[in-house]
Amino acid sequence: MRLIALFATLLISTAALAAGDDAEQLYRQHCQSCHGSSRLGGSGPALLPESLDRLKPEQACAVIRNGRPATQMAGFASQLDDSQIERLVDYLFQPPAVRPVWEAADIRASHIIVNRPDSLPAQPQHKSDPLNLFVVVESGDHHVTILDGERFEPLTRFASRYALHGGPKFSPDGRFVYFASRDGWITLYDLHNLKTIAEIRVGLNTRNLAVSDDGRWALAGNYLPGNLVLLDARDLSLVQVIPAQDLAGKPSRVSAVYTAPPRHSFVVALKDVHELWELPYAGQQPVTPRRLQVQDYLDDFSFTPDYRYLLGSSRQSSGGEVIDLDNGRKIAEIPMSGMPHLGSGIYWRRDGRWVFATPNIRRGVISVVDLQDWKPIKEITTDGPGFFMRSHADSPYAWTDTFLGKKNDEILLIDKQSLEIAHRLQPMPGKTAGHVEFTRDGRYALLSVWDKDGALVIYDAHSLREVKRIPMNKPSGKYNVGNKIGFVEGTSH
Ligand code: DHE
Repeated sequence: MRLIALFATLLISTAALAAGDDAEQLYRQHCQSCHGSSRLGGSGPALLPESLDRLKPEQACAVIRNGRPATQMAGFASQLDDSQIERLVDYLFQPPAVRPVWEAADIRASHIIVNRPDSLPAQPQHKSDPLNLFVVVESGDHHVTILDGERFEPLTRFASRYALHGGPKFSPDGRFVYFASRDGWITLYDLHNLKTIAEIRVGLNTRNLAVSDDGRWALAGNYLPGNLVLLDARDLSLVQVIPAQDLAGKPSRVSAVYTAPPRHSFVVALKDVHELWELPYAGQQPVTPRRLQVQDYLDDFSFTPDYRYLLGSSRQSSGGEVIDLDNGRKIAEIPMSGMPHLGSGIYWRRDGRWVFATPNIRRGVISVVDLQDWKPIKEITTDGPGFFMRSHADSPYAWTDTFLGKKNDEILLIDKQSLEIAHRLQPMPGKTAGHVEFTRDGRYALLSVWDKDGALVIYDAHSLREVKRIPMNKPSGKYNVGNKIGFVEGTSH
């Protein structure tokens, strides 16, 4: 009996091995030329479990079968049958036998200068207001549209790296914009000349990036490898790689990096160790982190308007902790049970006091907190969990979505004083709506319909009348240059 079982196990594992070999063979034959011999990416994106994290295996099969419209990814339906495609996808979702590395030499070797900024005119070469441009990320076909913020007409549209994520960041004068892709590419683009300046691959799986308030440095945070990569913001050349590890040497992934302009520092959340880092950039290189102890791992955080305090939380916790950045002490804990998406939180004044509000990814509530005594003010019940929130100093409403709920085609407008839902908009029934950004003067609000046949829908922010609809391919985020460089009230950092 035992012998039969052993024989069966041997047969199964030999078959599994053969299936693995076969899939690897398929990869070499059909995928390697674009996605790289070690699956780290080439002209196509990396195909590692970390990079495919956001794709379901069925979706990956569909991409291999049918290709991706408007990209170089062709469909393989005529060359691979369904079972070969499934074996290939199984293989791609397994970690490679040897853990991939991406070191300073790899980063340097990936650096591409497309145009030298000093070879280009320093004045805008278009007639639009440079501080009222919108940078719109279209995640459906991985493109970026630069939009005039008065006429709402595109100035240009170009292919981005695969899967940009997080808000793009800007130089203090608004001339340059910096994008980070999930698979590690940073792109520097000149909005005056509508040209790419440089690109560099800082890691294999990147979280986001921040730009210093003096415009000299860009800092990217990575999951894989777990580190920070400091770049010269003028041309993206590599300055320093800072491994993310605590004092005892325990390694960590980086959850998020933001700039704190009045502090002239970057602040970094670490996902696997109980430390929060501040990196002052006004001093000399190399940069040394100041380590603050935190109670929980931090997945995300937000600042108070004066950047003295930080409100951070982990995705597992049932609340947030408030850290005084000056002395490193925890001064409060705030119960927030719905997994707050703090990076999207915003603040405004209510009854003479600052309040902070954030959507929650797990529960359909908006948490509103008093920023003076850190007491929860209200949980506003919505129709489902949401991702984003935006307002403008001139708007009476905070605009938010119920992205992950049943009514995800709605946008809710919350009255910033009464904290009640004042209006519901439904830009395209049945299609997910989310992420709003205002024009610089706050007169119009631009809203995304997240669909391949989606749109950017522009509303008069006061009358709530629709003024224009621009068809777009899954426009994820849009960012107004003036609002972003001013770090204005109502926007995320
Ligand atoms: Fe995001 C911003 C984290 C999933 C679209 N997201 C951010 C930021 C963080 C973050 C820390 C702020 C970075 C910045 O702007 O510099 N996001 C996370 C997650 O941890 C989470 C839940 C899981 C993950 O896979 O990373 C997550 N995010 C998503 C999505 O599924 C979204 C909807 C689609 C996508 O593109 O992946 C998404 N995240 C966005 C967008 C922003 C963002 C559009 C910028 C918002 C802004 O207005 O600034």
